[in-house]
Amino acid sequence: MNLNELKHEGLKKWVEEAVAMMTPDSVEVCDGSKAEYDRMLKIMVDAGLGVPLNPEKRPNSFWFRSDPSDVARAESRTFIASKNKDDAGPTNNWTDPVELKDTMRGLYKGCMKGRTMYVIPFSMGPVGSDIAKIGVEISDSPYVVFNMHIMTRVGADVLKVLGTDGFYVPCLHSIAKPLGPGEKDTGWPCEPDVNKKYISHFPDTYEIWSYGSGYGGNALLGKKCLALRIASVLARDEGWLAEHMLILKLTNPQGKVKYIAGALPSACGKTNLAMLIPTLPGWKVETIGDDIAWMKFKNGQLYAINPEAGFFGVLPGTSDHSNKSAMDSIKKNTIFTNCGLTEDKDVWWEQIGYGAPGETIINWKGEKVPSPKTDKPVAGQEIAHVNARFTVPASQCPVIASEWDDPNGVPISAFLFGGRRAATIPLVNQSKNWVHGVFMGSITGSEITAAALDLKAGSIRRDPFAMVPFCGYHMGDYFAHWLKLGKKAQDEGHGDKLPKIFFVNWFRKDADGKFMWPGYSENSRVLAWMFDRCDGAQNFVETPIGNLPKPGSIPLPSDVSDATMAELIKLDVDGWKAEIADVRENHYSKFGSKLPKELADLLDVLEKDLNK
Ligand code: GTP
Ligand code: SPV
Ligand code: MN
Repeated sequence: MNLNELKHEGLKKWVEEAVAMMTPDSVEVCDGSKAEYDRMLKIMVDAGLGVPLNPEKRPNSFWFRSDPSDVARAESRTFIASKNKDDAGPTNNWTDPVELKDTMRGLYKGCMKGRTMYVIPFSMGPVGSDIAKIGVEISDSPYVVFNMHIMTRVGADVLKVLGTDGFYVPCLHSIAKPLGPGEKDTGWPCEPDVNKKYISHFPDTYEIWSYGSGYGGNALLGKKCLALRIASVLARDEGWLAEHMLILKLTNPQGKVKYIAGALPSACGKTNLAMLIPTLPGWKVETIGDDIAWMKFKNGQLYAINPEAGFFGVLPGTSDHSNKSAMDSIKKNTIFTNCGLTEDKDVWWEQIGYGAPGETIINWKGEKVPSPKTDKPVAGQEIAHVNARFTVPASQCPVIASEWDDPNGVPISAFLFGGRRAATIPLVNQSKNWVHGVFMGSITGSEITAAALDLKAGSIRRDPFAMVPFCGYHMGDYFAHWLKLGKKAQDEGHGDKLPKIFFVNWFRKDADGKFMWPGYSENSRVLAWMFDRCDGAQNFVETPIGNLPKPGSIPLPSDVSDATMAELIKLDVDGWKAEIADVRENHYSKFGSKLPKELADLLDVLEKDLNK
């Protein structure tokens, strides 16, 4: 398709302006076809940037390796450039939009010389769904084009829905300027100086400008940039929810179904939970989405769609034991980035379940090293980068729910919030009501993981609703938005249809630093408890922090003793007192007058109750 075929005047003008600024050698409007996908891969492979995998072991799959600067989201280079600084709030990097655009125009000037500009029309959500939105990404990276093919719905039908004057989010992306004289080719095209990468959002005009990175969350702009940072602003303005949540379908032994949406911070188990194979007999989990949920109230019932069309999942730790559904999903038609490449052209990563085959293996840095005999990670010598990822179509997941792409969405019965916490936070806890659930979501803390470049892994940060890296506006206003939607539903007489809110923690550790809860498939026991709780089962005890499981109400996995379970579901009064102090001093204090009073009050109530 060429530019003249674009029927949308605004879109055409925007593309023409980008062409004038970036001066590509040619321009292509993407059609989303299989032929286009194959052609983009061939360009990368011919340039020596990708390796086709063994067609017997991984048909139609490819291995890629990025520059070391380009392995994760760059949070310190991610900007929310609202007109008013106060609109970005204390959790975002704010910068002046006019200055930022000036700087970036300088970087974009002539950046596509010698390259092709791809114009990628995509839909987040089933094309034409009343919850879906359209974006158009301009990029000079074939890697971005084929990953967008997998992660979103790309093609001509999107342009048809867009019509001549429809709304779309313009997403500008370039990997880097062409190399200047004497500049070193790092192999992977990007700006290797992290401080020259920009992932910029202009919430007042719903625009995204990204420069210098080819990594997923920085470059596949439909995902975190559009579907969360810009969509959270659209959701605030239009009265819906755009959340960093998996969506799963849970069926009990009697065949009754509930849909649950869950927010866990990056690399804290969303993909695993969404694809879980229950150990609890008779229960079934099917996947709707593994990372993002867009939700709208219809007649008082909240409906959710997965705006994505694929999974961009963490490889290390993925095995037949931890996530067999993911392992089965990635047997073919998969893009692997930053894992190991074996002698027989297959892929390998730490905790895959077996040692690396052959004598040698190529690690994510491109070095040939002896094959590790076990899959245990060795810090600093990882074969796969800790944030190595797969990209795969959702349709390849063996436990994908048939309604995963229903344009109407699925009705949500429960929310689950959680984080990675070694102590204090119980295995599961139900909020007392909607406002208390928002309170619990707002104080979520989690140990930092490797999903972001510039944070120190291991220390705890407050990550309310798992949205701190992804909320495009002031998080005090975000909490207020959640409270407002709940109140509206109640005022309209739909309070009983509001999703029940739960808090989970799979990551408690004992004194020896070992996980106390086996997690993964065994998490089905917690899901079942939640399911029954939604139906009013008397399986709980009321406590100041919420409803905790009644002893005996969660059947024990074989490797969990009664004593361990008692520890996992007890109220740790001293731990919570420390938690309250930290929330008050280091977290809530940041939001100033934008912190909803209801939440500040609940913190006081909790403190009083714990002191009783
Ligand atoms: P993003 O894609 O970054 O948003 O991550 P995610 O939330 O989808 O996390 P994912 O499911 O990919 O899991 C990340 C890491 O957590 C992997 O190394 C998993 O093995 C590990 N993990 C997931 N679930 C559990 C669990 O129940 N227990 C333990 N101990 N680890 C888990
Ligand atoms: C995350 O970091 O939460 C991810 C991967 O899901 S990325 O697409 O890079 O955001
Ligand atoms: Mn994520």
